[in-house]
Amino acid sequence: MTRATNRRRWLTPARLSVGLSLLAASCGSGAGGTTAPPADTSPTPPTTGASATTTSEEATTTSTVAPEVPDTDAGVGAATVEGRIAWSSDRDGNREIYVMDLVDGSITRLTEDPATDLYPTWSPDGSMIAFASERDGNREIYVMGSDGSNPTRLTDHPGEDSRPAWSPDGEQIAFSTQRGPANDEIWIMNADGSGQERVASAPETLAAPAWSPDGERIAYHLVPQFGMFEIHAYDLASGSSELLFEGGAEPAWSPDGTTIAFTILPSTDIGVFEMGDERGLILIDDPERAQDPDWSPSGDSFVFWSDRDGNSELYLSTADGSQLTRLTDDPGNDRNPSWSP
Ligand SMILES: [Ca+2]
Ligand SMILES: [Ca+2]
Ligand SMILES: [Ca+2]
Repeated sequence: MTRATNRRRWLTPARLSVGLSLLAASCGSGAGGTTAPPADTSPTPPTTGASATTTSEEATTTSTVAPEVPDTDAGVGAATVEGRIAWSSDRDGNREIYVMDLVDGSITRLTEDPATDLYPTWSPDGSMIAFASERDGNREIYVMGSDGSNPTRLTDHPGEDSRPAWSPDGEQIAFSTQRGPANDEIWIMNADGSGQERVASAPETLAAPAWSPDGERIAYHLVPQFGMFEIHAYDLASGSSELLFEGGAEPAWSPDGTTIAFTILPSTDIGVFEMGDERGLILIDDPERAQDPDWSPSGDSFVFWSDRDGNSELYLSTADGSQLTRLTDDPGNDRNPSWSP
């Protein structure tokens, strides 16, 4: 594993004064929580004293500013984007998978199970959604039709299996799993659950795999014993991993494969870096936590979640972070967005 020692993290602190289309009067400014690790990272990152276990996705915000919000989920309004967003929310009492149509703002719940369901991700043809669920006693990977039909379990292991990510050809799924001696590793399997094999392991915890658009690499984050989260990429041909960036987690490849958006840690903002560039750019300098970006198919927008309005909501942003649109408006925590093909 190559480890550069001279990597810098930021090109410039980007625009604080993002142009908020729906949110101009509604941004809370509570306690920062700037050292919080990703709420959905598992297992507990060692970088802070916070207890960021897998149950922390139910964490609540510390903001005391009452958001000014419309009465219903906003939909996209004036935005020009199309497609659907899958995400997880505990708005109905426990975490479930939902899909929003970006054209009309309609919301459909895809799962209905007392257990936690989270981390939905679209198959490349849009017909299927893979997700993680604890419905069978511990966290496993499942797939279902994009209408919620026929949920099928793909993994069956006492360790926690989570964060699925499809290969671009739709034939395989990468995931993180607690099958190492003590830590999460990155594994892949065929889309029917067969052929499960380890691809990346380390003494540290590895999580949040993301398959590159050319199918040749899998990016993921590494949780170091001390210091900053790192983004690495495993090369499937060579079987080796390369350090891409220090200070980030939850990588999301742009559709053209030239950049990776990510969660900046420990500040929990949204950043981006170009492949081969050791410096990054802040896209969303959020007053609260902002995490887990995912690009639109065209690459001109991305979706992420933030606590800026008092609880976790989903937001769309233009690729440069300059224009935001809030997608959800619900007291529940809305997280893990995935943009449909
Ligand atoms: Ca559930
Ligand atoms: Ca499992
Ligand atoms: Ca919410």
